[in-house]
Amino acid sequence: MADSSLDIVAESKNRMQWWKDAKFGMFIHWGVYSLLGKGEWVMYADKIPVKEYEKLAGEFNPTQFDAKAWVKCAKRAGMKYIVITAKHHDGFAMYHSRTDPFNIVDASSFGRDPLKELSEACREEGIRLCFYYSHVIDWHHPHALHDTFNNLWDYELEKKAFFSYWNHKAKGQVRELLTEYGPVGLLWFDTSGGLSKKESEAMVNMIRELQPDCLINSRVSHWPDFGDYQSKGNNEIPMYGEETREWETPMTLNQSWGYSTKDQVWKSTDALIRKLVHIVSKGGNLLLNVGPTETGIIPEQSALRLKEVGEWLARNGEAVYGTSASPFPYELEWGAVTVKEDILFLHVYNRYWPEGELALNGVRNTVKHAYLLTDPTTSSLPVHQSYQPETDHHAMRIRLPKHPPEDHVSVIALEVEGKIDVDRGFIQQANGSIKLDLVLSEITTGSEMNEARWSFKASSSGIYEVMLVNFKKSGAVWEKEYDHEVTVRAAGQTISCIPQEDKVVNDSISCQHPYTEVHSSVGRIVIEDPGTYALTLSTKLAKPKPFGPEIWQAAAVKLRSVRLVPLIG
Ligand code: H79
Repeated sequence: MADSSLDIVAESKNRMQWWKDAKFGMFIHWGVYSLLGKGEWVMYADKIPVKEYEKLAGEFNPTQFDAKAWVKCAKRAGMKYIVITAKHHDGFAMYHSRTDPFNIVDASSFGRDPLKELSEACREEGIRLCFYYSHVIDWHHPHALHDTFNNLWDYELEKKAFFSYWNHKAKGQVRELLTEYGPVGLLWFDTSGGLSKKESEAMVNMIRELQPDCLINSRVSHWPDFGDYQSKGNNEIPMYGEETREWETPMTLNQSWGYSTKDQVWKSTDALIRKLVHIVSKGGNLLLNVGPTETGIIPEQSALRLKEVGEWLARNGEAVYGTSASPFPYELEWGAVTVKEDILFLHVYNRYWPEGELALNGVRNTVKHAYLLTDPTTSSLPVHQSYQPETDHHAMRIRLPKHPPEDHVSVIALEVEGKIDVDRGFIQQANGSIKLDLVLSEITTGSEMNEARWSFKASSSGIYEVMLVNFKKSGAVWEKEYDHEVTVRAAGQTISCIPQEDKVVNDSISCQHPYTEVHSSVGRIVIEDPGTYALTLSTKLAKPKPFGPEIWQAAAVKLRSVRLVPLIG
């Protein structure tokens, strides 16, 4: 007899394939709010009355909107799908909805249906069109009901009749999006606070019935029971091996989603390419946002960066699209690793381009051929591999040209003999450090303290500084979270301290606004002999993996890992 749960997994794998190979998509936040240039939360933040917001909608007239130009911009950037706000929290439909007249055709002077135009342009260019739909928050509708963010300046909570919103507008509009715009790649839901499992399931069933291949993100609610993949928190990049299911990081180019005139804190092209390959090396997708203006233009600052990322991808895409995650369970200092069949792609960030050679530990295969992906003039890179049987330690050194051959990130391809086989334990990296990520520890919870435990392998003796890596949310008070002594035990030694904010990392690869990466030193331990050791860390912050993908539910200070850093001299 067929196991129906296995059938569901197989079916989900099939419909996911295009998305897993795609790696890179464009998020578009565009709506009436773009007029005010203060982001997509402006109606809520400024408590703009519905009547006034409707007047604004009437003025919305993005005459410069050109669907083909947007789709070309995404395609040139190397993006394979577009997710556009069909309706954001303001309740305004950016398409011709017959369900609710508060939409771009019936309630604005524009009179055109941009989603129709986009669906045609996407079809021509082979880009998958996907829709963002705010299913629970709707500040325009009197009966929409969220557990936190409601329009209480126009409506009274007590008078809300949720189902008259849910059955008619939310489900009605999702039905329209799935029946009038051709095949929809995925529906991207958001902020589902308070939605019951029953209603969530009804929505999912309706989608499956209308378009069985349409993907659904986890924010539909009740993940992992519903949804095909996990949307990480906004701008959140997980650790290696943290997710067992497919995931995606929604990321801003500056610090806003909807168009903002004030926000000029832009990520550089260099950082964007590093973040993209870093995410792909952890097995995820990057959904990178643009916030077009009220006239329908993708801001120049965004378009320029996307163009540059696309130029890099046009040359290096082989090491990105259709690849799988790095086999190593930790972040690498110099870059990121992706895998395709018998090739390991080493994405070396140019800023860390090593002098003379790149060292990498833990690869058990013999390297057949090492080469620079985009430099045909250097046919082969000399590789030296060695093995230390006492500690079962595999080391490798790859000779490199003096200068990186690419802009931003240069890719070294290692073609190996046999199936890729690496040491998946916590081993000493080539720079001597050992990284132990909290998500891969064994955690025991106690009434006062929790304890995280790892086993690691040191291939050389020496003195190590024990460092905690934390992400601190903007506005969080460090001392409130670290109000206790943490203790580390390893190699027969015990060290304790109350962690301080010793070092703020300004250009962290996996930490971004609204978090900053902070390192704190706990003390030193001595490893006298190479070998395998246990390390335990006891602190309240060693929490089991938190449930819930949305960033505002996340901790003020997130403990990410313990690092052992060798002290030289
Ligand atoms: O669509 C984008 C956001 O509008 C939506 N999800 C992404 C993809 C979203 N982000 N955060 N939230 C929803 C939750 C709300 C956070 C808030 Fe606030 C913090 C609301 C009030 C305080 C940030 C600051 C938004 C308004 C002020």
